[in-house]
Amino acid sequence: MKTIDLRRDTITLPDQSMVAEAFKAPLGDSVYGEDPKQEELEAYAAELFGMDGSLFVPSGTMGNLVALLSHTSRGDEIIMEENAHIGTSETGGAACVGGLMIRNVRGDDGAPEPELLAQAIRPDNIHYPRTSLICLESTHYRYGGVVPPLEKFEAIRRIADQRGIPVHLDGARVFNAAVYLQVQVQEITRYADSVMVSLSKGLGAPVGSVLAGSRAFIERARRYRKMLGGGMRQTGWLCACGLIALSPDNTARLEKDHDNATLLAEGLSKLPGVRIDLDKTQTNYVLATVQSPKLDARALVKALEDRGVLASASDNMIVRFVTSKQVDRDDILEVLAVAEEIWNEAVG
Ligand code: TLP
Repeated sequence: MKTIDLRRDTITLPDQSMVAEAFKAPLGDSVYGEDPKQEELEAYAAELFGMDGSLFVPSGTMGNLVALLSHTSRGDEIIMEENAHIGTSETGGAACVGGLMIRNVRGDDGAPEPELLAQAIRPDNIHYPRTSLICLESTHYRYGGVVPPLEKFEAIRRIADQRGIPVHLDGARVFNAAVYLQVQVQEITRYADSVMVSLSKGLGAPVGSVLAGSRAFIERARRYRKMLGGGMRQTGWLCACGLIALSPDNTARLEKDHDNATLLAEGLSKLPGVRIDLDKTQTNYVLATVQSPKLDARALVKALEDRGVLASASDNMIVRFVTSKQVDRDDILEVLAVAEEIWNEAVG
């Protein structure tokens, strides 16, 4: 039985071009700046994101943590939207490693509401922690890949500039956001002082992320990357994959994942008892609320799995599907047929 895997976009495998390029890459000791492909990737990514420099790091989690450490001092407070990945899903690294406190601000579309954010910034007072960083996320992971509007990023940037606070963007899927907004990625990264971008999710590289920022930021970040164990020596094979991941053709390909997510969302929303906010199906995620008395989210995930379709249930009501290059349009049509079959058996 063929498996159609819609659990995550982190399952993507390097394609033939990546494998061929990877093993041709020359290698050197990257800690001493001697790995040619890592140097090339870091220079290319910096230019792409409109920053002075960038660093290749093993994961998005490490990239975000290095950014937090580089922008802040122990005892500082950092502000982010209440369901931001940095706060909810990075193992408390901000507190444990950085000695930082997190101040959460609500934001329905994934970015903190600017007025609430302005109120959350601490005044200069000996009793208060220093607010030293604002974190943004696009696309927003927990809200199902939604893209906060750029007008909001602009308003937040204005506040940050008035108060002299840097902005870090968790742009794990910033190319999905750029494809959705139909803008160059720099139109998003220009609102941030630093950005982390994952190479190993929808872009398909096997490992790694890049962290970009100003010259002074990168100097500090390079030390923290080394401290956290991110000095990886002969990285050329991985960085060759990273360069292909960031190529214009590959980033543009994400549109197919979005089209497949839309096709899936439209099809599933026709099933009785399934509710999907099609306006929020903006990129490669589909969040389906299952409200049938005969079938809850976990039962649906199990029934799909029995028929070779993998998805995830975050609770009893919501099933999450994530499209990636591991699935094509025919796979989505197959999933819709399977879902209808399950529905007819269980509900109809
Ligand atoms: N998210 C993972 C899990 O941590 C849940 C996933 O399966 O997608 N920022 C955002 C917005 C992310 O979604 C993730 C990964 C990260 C950072 C961390 O990246 P990695 O997994 O490379 O450490």
